[in-house]
Amino acid sequence: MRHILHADFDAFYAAVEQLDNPELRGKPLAVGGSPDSRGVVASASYEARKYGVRSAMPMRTAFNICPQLQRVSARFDRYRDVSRSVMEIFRDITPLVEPLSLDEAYLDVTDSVAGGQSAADLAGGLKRRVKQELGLTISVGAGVSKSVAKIASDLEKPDGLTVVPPGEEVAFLAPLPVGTLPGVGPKTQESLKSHGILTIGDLANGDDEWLLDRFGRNGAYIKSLALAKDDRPVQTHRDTKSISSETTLVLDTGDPEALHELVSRLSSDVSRSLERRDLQGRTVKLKLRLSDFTTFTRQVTLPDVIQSSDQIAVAANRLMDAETGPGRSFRLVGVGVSGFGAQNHSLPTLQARLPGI
Ligand code: DCP
Ligand code: MG
Ligand code: MG
Repeated sequence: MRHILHADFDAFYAAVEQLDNPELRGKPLAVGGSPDSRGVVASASYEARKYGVRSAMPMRTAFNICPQLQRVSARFDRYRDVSRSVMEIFRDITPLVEPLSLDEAYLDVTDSVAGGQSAADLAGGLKRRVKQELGLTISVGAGVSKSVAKIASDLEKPDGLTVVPPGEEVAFLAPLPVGTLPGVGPKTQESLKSHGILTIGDLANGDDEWLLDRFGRNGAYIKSLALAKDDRPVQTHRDTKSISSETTLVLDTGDPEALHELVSRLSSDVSRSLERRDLQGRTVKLKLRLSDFTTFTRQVTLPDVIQSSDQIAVAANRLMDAETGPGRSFRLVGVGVSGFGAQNHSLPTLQARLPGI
């Protein structure tokens, strides 16, 4: 049996801004773009959430529903630094840390629990350390699987701590709205609702055939999550060999302009994934499938690590240009970045800490 913690900062960007600027503390605050330039809320303080201000909301709407709202622009470098610090604290507890984004991670604490520590004490200790060393609050969930730990961490936000004891996960999940499950978005939720499935418990008892028919393989997957069946391991950065994104085209194309556009879009997907994981790579790979299903890859290794969408797109489009030509059309295009190697900061961090352990 595994023991997993999921930790996530409360109102991450907004909390960092309130930490750095005492005048913003205790006030409704939104971090994001200006309403004049059609900006969007990235993060809302809990004071702002009382008025209904939420992430991804247009900033103009946010000001309409909360006129006394304070707004500041995002400072990504600062958030990245805080993220690195918190991941180091996590790695002090276990080397098995899987960052999901700058503000959250899974920790596999199976060994510590086997050694006699309780998941609740580990989670509480983590929260105290983060508060003491960084001045910020995290919410932590503990359970025997990733999805249970993640759902638990969200339940008592902000400053939450929810432990789901082994064996109680099905009962824990049953009363929660089905949309709480990772992988159940608004559309799926709507469709499930029309079939009378409102809670995770309803889904756990759902008709297999209907679910399969309606949602394909994802139907079986979300039902297994509802039954608390989730044996995905915590994967550290060192297990991440590459990040990629690919698309099968509705119509095969050889048009250089359309292919450029597609490669650029895929590059920006990959860039976002890299940013979320704080990774940079040196190798850019292009995956291509021709109309006759022949599949091949082309790759280039650059002198320096890259992460930005533009840098990836330039390299990938150069590879693409070498493959386009009369009579050649493509049915699948993929872009990937690998070669994280020593640039992956988690590795040196871990090694630096080993002698002291
Ligand atoms: N973020 C963003 N745009 C979104 C959602 C999030 O830019 N649509 C950024 C800002 C958030 C950070 O990612 O601060 C972390 O996302 P979370 O979903 O964890 O949200 P918060 O940490 O802000 O709030 P909480 O976790 O307390 O709900
Ligand atoms: Mg958060
Ligand atoms: Mg988060």
